[in-house]
Amino acid sequence: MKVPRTVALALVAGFLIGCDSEQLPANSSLDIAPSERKLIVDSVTQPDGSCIYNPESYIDYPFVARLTGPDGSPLGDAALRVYLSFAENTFSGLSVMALYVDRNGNGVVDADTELVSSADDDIAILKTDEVSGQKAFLVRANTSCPYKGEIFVYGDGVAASANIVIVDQNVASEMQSEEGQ
Ligand SMILES: [Ca+2]
Repeated sequence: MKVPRTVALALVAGFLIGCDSEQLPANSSLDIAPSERKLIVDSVTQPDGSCIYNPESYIDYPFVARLTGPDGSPLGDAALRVYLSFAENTFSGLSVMALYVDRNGNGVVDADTELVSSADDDIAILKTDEVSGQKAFLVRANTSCPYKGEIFVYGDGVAASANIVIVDQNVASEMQSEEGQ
């Protein structure tokens, strides 16, 4: 029997969609390493005490998300969504965080081609590596003013988060002297 071409294509499409199911095994787990990046900065303030924002002052931090099945084995080719708390596509105010995917594999941010959190971007969906179940990504964090930002990653039934903490050195030394008392 000859299958009409359109039907064959529809079957292929249906098969592909079926394969793209994002359902993970029950009791899968997701973690992000490291859970926190902390940097002490010397922020510049105006006479009224407000911090002066400098877009050219930043640091790039790599993070690795790792997805494992109930038996601890890596889960590859699974979709993870990555939210930054203060990126252009997640926050209405000043976006002090930006998400990059190292597409050319050189380990660093190539700002023109690797940004995935601009105002026009949908939320970033990253696929875990087929073998390792891991996915690395880069977060560019502005370092001119203190803040605490969150990186929240989730997939089907799993979620994990990490923080970036930028602390002003005056606050940091106050905290240290309080701890020492
Ligand atoms: Ca790169």
